[in-house]
Amino acid sequence: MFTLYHNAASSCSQKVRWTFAEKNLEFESKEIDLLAGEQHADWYAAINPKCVVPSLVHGDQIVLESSLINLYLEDVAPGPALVPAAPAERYAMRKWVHRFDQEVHPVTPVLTFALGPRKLINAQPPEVREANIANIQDPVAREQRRSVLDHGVHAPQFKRALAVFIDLLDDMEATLQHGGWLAGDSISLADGTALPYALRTHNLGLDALVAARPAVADWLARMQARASYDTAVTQWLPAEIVELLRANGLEEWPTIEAMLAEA
Ligand SMILES: N[C@@H](CCC(=O)N[C@@H](CS)C(=O)NCC(=O)O)C(=O)O
Repeated sequence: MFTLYHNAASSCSQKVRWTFAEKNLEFESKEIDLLAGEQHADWYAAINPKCVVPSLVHGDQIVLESSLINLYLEDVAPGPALVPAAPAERYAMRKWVHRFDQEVHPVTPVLTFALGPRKLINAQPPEVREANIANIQDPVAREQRRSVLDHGVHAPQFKRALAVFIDLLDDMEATLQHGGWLAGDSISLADGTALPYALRTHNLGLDALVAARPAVADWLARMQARASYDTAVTQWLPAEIVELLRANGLEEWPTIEAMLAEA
């Protein structure tokens, strides 16, 4: 039996739920309310000392880090292989996953908190907002969060985060030019890892970035047509929440468009 501690909107949780869905595996769900700061509760820190989601518990084994959870599932569970067999494709898959973990994920909160939930968080009682910021363990991430909540798209970190996403989408477009998947002819963990970040552009009102890249748009439509999309994403994230966050992002789109024109 698998127990997954996760959050509906979290990108790292989405990519693990996608792997569960593609492998037709079930898990016992324990949702963590990130906006309320539940990830910092002592009982959760005992499972995941970094106080982030997701965390997987499988018997006596605790498995942390979303990409390692995905590989763990590949190791322990039967079902369709999500790691390619050929070394070149396996390397391509690992390279994408590494890029998402090292470059894309760290800047994702900048885009997210400058746009989607910023108004909701800034409307929280100041002591709740401050406690949640102060609890972020990594000092760089902590200052970054404060800065984007205070300054939104005008925070100094915003342009760089946007540039990381633009580079990513350009490289995905080049890779997907002839159809197929990110790491060869078969769907793999590279695609499942990319999905939440591509969706995040939509959920933050940045759809124009994907629409301008037809091969990425086609890949995203193919990902969304799979049964795993409903199981891993839409069943967890209510459409009205997505629309609320998206509306906040869309308000800033003219400013972002002007930034892109200047770059
Ligand atoms: N490297 C970790 C990153 C996990 C992570 O950043 N999770 C975010 C949600 S996507 C989180 O729990 N944030 C809580 C917070 O920032 O307080 C992984 O891949 O599992």
